Amino acid sequence: MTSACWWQTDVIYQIYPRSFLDRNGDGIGDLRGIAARLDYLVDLGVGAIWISPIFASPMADFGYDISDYNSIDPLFGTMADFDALMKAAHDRDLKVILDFVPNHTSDQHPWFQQSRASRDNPRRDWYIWRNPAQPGVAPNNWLSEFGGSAWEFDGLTGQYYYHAFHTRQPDLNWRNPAVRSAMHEVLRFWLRKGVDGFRVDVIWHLVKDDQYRDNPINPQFRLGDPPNRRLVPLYTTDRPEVHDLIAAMRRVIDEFDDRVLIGEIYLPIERLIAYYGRDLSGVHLPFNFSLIGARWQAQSIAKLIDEYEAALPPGGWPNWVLGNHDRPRIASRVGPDQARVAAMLLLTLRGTPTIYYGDEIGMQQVPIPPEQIRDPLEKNVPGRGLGRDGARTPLQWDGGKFAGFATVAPWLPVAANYAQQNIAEQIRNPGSIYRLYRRLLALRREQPALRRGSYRPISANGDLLLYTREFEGDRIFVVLNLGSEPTAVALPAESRAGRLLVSTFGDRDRELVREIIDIRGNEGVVVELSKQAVDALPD
Ligand code: ISL
Ligand code: CA
Repeated sequence: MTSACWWQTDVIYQIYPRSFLDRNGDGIGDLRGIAARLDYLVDLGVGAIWISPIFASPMADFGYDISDYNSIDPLFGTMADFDALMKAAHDRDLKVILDFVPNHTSDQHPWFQQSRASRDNPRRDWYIWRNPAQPGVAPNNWLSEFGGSAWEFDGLTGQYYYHAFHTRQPDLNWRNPAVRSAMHEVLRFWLRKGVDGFRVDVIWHLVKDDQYRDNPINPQFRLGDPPNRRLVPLYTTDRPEVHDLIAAMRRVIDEFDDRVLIGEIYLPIERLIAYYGRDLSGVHLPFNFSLIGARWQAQSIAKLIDEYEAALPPGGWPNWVLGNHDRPRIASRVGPDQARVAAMLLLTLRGTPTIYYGDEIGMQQVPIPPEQIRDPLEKNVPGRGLGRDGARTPLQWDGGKFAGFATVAPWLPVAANYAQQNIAEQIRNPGSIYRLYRRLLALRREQPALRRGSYRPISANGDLLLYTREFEGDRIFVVLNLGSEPTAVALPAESRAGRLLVSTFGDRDRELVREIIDIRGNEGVVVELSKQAVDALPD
């Protein structure tokens, strides 16, 4: 690879807009809030922001239910605010990635309003309508991710419509060419405005079996699993026809220079990599969520990295995600000490990393009192730990009231410990996780080996995960201690010395290493390797 694209070398930062910063005093984050803190993001060192949906929406699923794809929801601001945000971001060399939600619309979208009006409405076939199997019985056994049948009966016309998620999120019929071209026009609308790309919501759901066959029973289903896991989603997701739909979307993206298409895909690695498409005609980056579900254990992680690296198609660029607005916070999954090790892993692996807002200060799951639950998933399928509100709480900017996020009570509670754990405090504190994130992001920009170098596994023994990254003779050695016991590590073969570039504790900068490195419990270090002996190293 001689030159690399921005989406290969930059780090992406996910903003959940409701929770980033409120600027107009309604307790909900907005576009002006984002614009006000672009310098914070530049200083942190990320190169792109992905903003979860900001389009007109009744907010049944907090913006993932869109009623007008070409307008900004007033809750977030105006189109002028959006244009100003774009300009301010580009002035700072920050890319802007929007969230494209093509699988379903809101039930309030005019298309659906028309579609449901009568069986012969020209938009009827824009959604998925079926007759009852028999009176009062859904067309087949397909289940919604938000609980219950995926079919909702509409009395007016006596048919059911399909919704993979909320009843208020009817699925579009992507087999209909008019739907495809309308959605392509949506992409062009924002591309012309200069957006740098899209993260495409549930892209593997886009097309369903044309014979509407029943999904098979899942023998692995366990009590307490999300209820839709009762069935294997064989006929509802990951259908072979999806790849042509994605290739067509990609061609729209390619009408414009230098844009990126990212797919949200929860599939095992062997299925995931198909979304690069034949001859890389699919998405540039099929989101790799394997770390989100991983057991936090050196061998398991080494294995999933190896499997992923081995499965990538020629020219397919890797990517890594540690957290998002649908999954429990990394700091709660692995604990605050290992959250630092996780940060080092995320930012030293080969491929584009995505950072979820707030993870840079180690934000944890916030317990949500029952009366404050907002998530439709938790409301529909209560008490199974599926609720997503705890990972969507207001960003803790400072120790002031409501953590500096808003001047009134925010839409979700602020973490109880915000007075100690907040951005302002962590900027001041050299030992903070924020400072570690910033250092690692700077290191990625300084070191081509981290940005673009090859990945080579060294070993995974006990709690230690070791690998190198290499580019044109530069070698970087990464040592991650996933346990709490101190240990020592020998430098890999062909290197006699090294210089420590960063420790997760933030206190060993530029330390020289002779053959053996002492590693503390829960410590990770990045070492620049040298073929020369330690005495020959420059200061
Ligand atoms: O099926 C899953 C994992 O196997 C689910 O996690 C689910 O498909 C995933 O969370 C989809 O998420 C996206 O689409 C939803 C929306 O509620 C989420 O916030 C969004 O990220 C519907 O638009
Ligand atoms: Ca607001």
